[in-house]
Amino acid sequence: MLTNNKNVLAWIDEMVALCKPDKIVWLDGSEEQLKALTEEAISTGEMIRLNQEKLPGCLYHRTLPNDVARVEDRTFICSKKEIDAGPTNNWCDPDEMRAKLTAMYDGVMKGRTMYVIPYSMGPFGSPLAKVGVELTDSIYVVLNMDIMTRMGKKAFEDLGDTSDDFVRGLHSKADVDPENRYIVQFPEDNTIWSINSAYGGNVILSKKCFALRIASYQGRNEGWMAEHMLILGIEAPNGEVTYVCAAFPSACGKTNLAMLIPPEVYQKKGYKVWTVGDDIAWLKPGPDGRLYAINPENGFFGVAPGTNMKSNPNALISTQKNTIFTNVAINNDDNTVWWEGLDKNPPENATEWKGAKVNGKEYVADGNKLAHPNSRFTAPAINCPCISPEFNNPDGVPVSAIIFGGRRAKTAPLVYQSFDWKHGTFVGSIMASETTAAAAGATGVVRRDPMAMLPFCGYNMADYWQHWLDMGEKLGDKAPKIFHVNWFRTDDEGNFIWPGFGDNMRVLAWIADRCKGTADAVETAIGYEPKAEDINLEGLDIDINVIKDLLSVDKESWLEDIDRPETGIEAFYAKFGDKLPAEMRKQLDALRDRLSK
Ligand code: OXD
Ligand code: MN
Repeated sequence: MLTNNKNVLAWIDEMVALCKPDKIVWLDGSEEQLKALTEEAISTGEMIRLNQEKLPGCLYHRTLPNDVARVEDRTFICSKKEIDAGPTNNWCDPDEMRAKLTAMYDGVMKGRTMYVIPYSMGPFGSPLAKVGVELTDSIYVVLNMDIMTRMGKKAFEDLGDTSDDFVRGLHSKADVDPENRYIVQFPEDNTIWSINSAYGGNVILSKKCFALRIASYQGRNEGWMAEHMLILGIEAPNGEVTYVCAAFPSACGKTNLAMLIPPEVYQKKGYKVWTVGDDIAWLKPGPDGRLYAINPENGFFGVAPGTNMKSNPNALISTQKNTIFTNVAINNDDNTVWWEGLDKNPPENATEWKGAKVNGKEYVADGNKLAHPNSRFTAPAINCPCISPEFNNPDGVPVSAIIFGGRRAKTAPLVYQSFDWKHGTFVGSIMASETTAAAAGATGVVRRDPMAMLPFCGYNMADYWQHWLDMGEKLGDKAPKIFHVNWFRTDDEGNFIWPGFGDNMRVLAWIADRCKGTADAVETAIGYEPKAEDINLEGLDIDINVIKDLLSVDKESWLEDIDRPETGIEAFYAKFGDKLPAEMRKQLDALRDRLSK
C-alpha cells in the first residue's frame, strides 16, 4: 500500500470486494516495476517489443477489431437529474446504472491482477493539478497511464492522508464485449466506470473521462474551466511569448497546430512556436487576475495516419522512443511501424493492424488500409523537440487568446475576432464542422460541436455556456481575446484554398499582434477581421485577392446556417429549451440583425 488515505483505502477495499482479483499491484512509478510489467506483457503477447535500435523503448499493441475507437453511444453522464446531463449527453439514473454495472463487475477480475494507479493531472504540486486513481486489469492501461500522466506514489503524497478530492476510476476489459461496453461518468461522485473495452480513449480514464467530463463539472463548481484545447506559445523575435489555447473538433489537426513549425521567413526573423499541450487545457484565474493554463497530461495520444515528416515532424520525432503504438501496421523486415501517410512505401512484408501477414504494397493497392484509420501513438511529451520550457511550470502559462475552429467549406472565413468575451462565448457555442463531401462543390453534413466539447462536457451544455459567461464576468478586461479560424475553405472544385500546416503561423501572428494591440482590424457583421494586407504573405505564392476571398462573409450562407432545419443554430439552441442562457439568445438575435442589414 502506498497511502494511508482512508478514503482511498475504503474505496479500493470496496472495488476489490466487487471485482475479486487474485492479486493487487500498487504502481509506485518506479522504473523497475514498469520494466517488470513490460516484460510480463511481452511474455503473454499483450505487447510486442519493436526494433530497439531504431525505436528504443517502443512497444506495439493491437486491440480487437470491435474495439478501436471511443464509443459515444455507450458513454453516459449519470447525474442524479436528467436535466443536469442535458440534451447532448446520454443519461441514465445513477442507481440504475450502478446496479447494472455492479452485476457486470462482480468477480470480473477472478484469475487476474488489479493494478492500482495513482496519478496527478498536471505537474505534481500545481495549484491547478488534481489526483486520480485508476484500478484496471490491463497492463496496456498501466503503461499508457505512465506516459499520459504523472504516475506513481508522489500522486498519493500530493493527495495527503485525509482528502477526498480524487477521481475514482474503475476499468475492466472484462470480455471486451461490445454489447456490454459502458463508459460511465458519475460527476457528482467523482467516479468513472469503464467496462468491456481495451482501447485507449475508453480506458485511459485520465483523459476524456476525467480531464474533460469530470473536470468540466468540477471546474464549474470550483470556478475554473476544463477545455478540449491545445496550448501553444508564439515567441516573437524580441523573446516575448504569447500563449494561446485552441479548440477544434476531433480530427481537425489540433496536434499539428500545437506543434507547428513556422515558415522559413518567420524562422529567419526569430519566431518560434512552443507546445504546452495538444488536446486538453485546464484554465484558472491566477493571482494577477489573468487566465492561466496547464496541460493536465504528460504525453500525446495522437492519431498516427497522416503523421509524417512534412505534416508534423515534431509529432513524428516524439514517437521515436519510449512510445506505444496501437493498431498501426508492423514492417516485418525490421520490426518497425508503418501507417498510411507515413511515406509512400508500404512495407511488402507487413502485418496489418488486425494481425494478418500481407504483402503491404498489394494490400494497399487493393484499397485496404494497413493501419486502422484511428490507430494511435502514445508518446511522452518530453520527446517533443518543441516542448515548451513552461510545460512543467506548476503555475501554468498566462493565456492571451482562445481560438475556436471547425471544418467549414464556405461559411466561416479564415479568421475573425469576437467583439468581446460574451460574443466569443457565442462564437464557441455555434462551432460546427462539415464532413468532407466527395462530390465537387457539395457541402457536407454539418455537425454542431460547441467549443469542441460535444462528446466531452460532463453536464448540461447550456449550464456550461453560462459558466463561460460567468468566467468572463470574473476575468473582466483581463479575459483572453476570442477568435475563430477555418483552415478548410474550399474552391468550387472542392480543393482547400489555404495551405494550412506551418502557414497557419501567418494567422497566429495576426492573432498575437491583436492581443498586443499592434494589428489593425475591420468590423464586419460577424466580428473583427484582418485587412487582407495584414496577413503576411511573404514567401507564399498566394495572391492578396485569394486572401480577400478567404475573408469574405457570405451573409446568405450565414443566415442559412442559422435557420437550416435540424443542424442550424436555431434548431440546435432549441434543444436546450429555457436552459439556454438569455445572453446566447441575445447574441444570436444580434447576429441575425447584423447579417440582415
Ligand atoms: C482525441 C479525440 O482522441 O478528441 O483526442 O477524439
Ligand atoms: Mn481530443
